[in-house]
Amino acid sequence: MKLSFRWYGQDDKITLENIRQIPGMYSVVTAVYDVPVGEVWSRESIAALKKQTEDAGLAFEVIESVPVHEDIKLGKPTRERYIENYCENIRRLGEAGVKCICYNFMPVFDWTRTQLDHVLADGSTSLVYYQEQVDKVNPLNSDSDLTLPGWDASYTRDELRAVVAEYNAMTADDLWNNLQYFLEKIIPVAAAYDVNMAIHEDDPCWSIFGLPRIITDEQNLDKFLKLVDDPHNGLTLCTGSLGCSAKNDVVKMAAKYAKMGRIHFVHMRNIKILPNGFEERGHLSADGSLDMYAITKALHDNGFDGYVRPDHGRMIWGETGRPGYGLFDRALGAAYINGLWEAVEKA
Ligand code: DNO
Repeated sequence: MKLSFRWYGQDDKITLENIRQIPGMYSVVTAVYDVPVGEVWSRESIAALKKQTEDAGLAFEVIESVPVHEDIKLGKPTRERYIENYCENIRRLGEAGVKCICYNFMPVFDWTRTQLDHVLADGSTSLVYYQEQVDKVNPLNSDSDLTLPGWDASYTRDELRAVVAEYNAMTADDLWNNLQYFLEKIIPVAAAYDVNMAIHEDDPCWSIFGLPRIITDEQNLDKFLKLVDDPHNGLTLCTGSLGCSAKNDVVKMAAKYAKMGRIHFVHMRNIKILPNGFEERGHLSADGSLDMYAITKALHDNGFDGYVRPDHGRMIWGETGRPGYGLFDRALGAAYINGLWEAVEKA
């Protein structure tokens, strides 16, 4: 297990020094953030990022994300250019020593929550998803002010309407076909540069706002891995994304896909499943619905040796900042992951 931590670059309040001081920390998880989705990252920006992280004593081995342009997901003729750009990014990152690239294939909206500062019983705040709130919001309404950190803020309301309309004309099968087309082009490049591609599950793992979502459960992950049956075509096992549906047996999935050598990256966090949705909680098993010990053991016992990062944290001790991405609770998560790993290793 190689412990890693997401860093949003120069603008992140959390410094590389902060990250370096977390026990056991090995690599940053970062990206070039100032390039529009679909364009090629400059070699200079990649080299600067690498130098900065390595100078701070951390490895530069995991990128999250190289985002996938909507034209690729929509299967438009213009996808050719964006896929070629994507391949070029894989080549450049591979040359810079990157070993793992996390990405997702969710139409338009990345991770979605309905409230970012829900107060938990202990006074900390966390991100939550309540179905009745989702039913009330329509991100396409001009009077809706819902924007989330995961969403691409570059869309105007009209552009958003237009792209959603394009997806509405598409079936889940169309999305699968477009994913396969994309993988068939990028995986040979990833293999040539020995970069592991690690798709992130849809979060939450069901369809929202009427848009198709396909990276959601065991059956679909099986199907995904077979689209291009190459170890470089793998997963980011996100415990919280899969775990927010009680139908997903995350322990079983961790064991199964680790054994297949197809998990390259793990996002560790706990959630509490509620009748009307879910709440993000502390990483501890006792705080939520997931057995974090059993998940860690399943990974360990099946030979997992990829990257792990603590995922979203609550806001604690008065910290403010990017929802889910403060320092304190994620650092507690990292310490907990270290403890679980040491325990399963020595048992
Ligand atoms: C949320 C993250 C996601 C993830 C992307 C991967 O906190 O886990 O935004 O980075 O879905 O492309």
